[in-house]
Amino acid sequence: MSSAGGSTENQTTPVVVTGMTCGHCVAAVTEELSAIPGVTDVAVDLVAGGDSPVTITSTGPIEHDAIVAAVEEAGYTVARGGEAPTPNHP
Ligand SMILES: [Cu+2]
Repeated sequence: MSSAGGSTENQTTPVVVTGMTCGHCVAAVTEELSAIPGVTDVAVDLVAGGDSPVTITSTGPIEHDAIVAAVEEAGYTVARGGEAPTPNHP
């Protein structure tokens, strides 16, 4: 209640997306992933033409299928990740 700070409920889910080559690709993937319920932030570390690490921040667990569907909706592919949520990082 009044205890400030501490850990939030936020959870991060790392995935790797292949096929992105430029900022437009990043924008498309970010937009689709951001549309998943609960997602509050999407951070893309673009590796043009390669495997780009993407970190999805959400208020709770996200279905891996939803991530795959969103990325494919944008026209790209999830290479791996998303199955095992990482513990909160300081
Ligand atoms: Cu592009």
